[in-house]
Amino acid sequence: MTKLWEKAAQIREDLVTLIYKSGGGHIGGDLSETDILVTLYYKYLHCSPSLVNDPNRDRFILSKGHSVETLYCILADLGYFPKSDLDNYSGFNSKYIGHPNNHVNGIEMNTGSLGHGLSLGVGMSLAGKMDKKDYRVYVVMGDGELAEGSVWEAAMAAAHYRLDNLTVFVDRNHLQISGDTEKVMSQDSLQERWGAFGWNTITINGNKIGEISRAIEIAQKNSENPTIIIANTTKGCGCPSIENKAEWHHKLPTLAEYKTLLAEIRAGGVSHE
Ligand SMILES: Cc1ncc(C[n+]2csc(CCOP(=O)(O)OP(=O)(O)O)c2C)c(N)n1
Ligand SMILES: [Mg+2]
Repeated sequence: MTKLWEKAAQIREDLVTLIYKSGGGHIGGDLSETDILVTLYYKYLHCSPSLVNDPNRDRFILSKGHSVETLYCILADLGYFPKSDLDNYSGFNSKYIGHPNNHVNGIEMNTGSLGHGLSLGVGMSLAGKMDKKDYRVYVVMGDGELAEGSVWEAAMAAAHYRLDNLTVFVDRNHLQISGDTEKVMSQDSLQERWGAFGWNTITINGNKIGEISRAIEIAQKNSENPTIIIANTTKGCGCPSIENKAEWHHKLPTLAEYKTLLAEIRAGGVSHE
């Protein structure tokens, strides 16, 4: 059986290739979130291509919708749609556009305008409680995204309704589109802020699959309040030539750079358990 860190490396290769070939994408944030999405999709999410309309399926929302390439590569790998569909990614008339939309099989909700995914997740979690369903809701947000005021309204509501079925990751890579998050809109300490809003807080290395797994399991056992996992990550993780560089938020690799990225991923093993 493929180990999860090997799967994460394969997904990194796939997404870098998708971005290089299509000429579009947000490579830095795709690579920082890869280990979180792989751990969720291949280990924890109760969902599959045959369950997309099952009312009891777990829900996943990629609130940092610009990093959709990782999600597309995972959904294709899991058989939600044929891999060849991505040949027309970002092409004229393609439904595989640069942000998630629910015309694509396996995608619950449209995102990309930052600051809305948590509210969607709160609504789905609350609906689950009202319907007495056991499904869980997972949301992944960016750290720059936390500058959106709507995030904090949703945070208040989630704690107020004691949504213990809601687990949220912040992809804490310390960069947003225009640079260091602490210079654009400072947010430390995230643990204290979310704790003050009434959330169960866990801080981990978000590029380590073992730590991600343990955090998810703590969240699943918690029956008090919603859980926020502050996942310290590296933007561009797995490709040292572009790590922690703000311009690689959405820069496109040249052929030579693409070859370097692939070689770095193949040499890597960044996601060891
Ligand atoms: C409401 C809104 N404002 C601005 C943007 C443009 N935008 C796209 S990505 C981005 C930065 C996001 O940074 P972060 O949330 O930290 O994502 P990551 O570092 O994981 O890529 C911005 C400002 C947007 N998509 N939505
Ligand atoms: Mg960021």
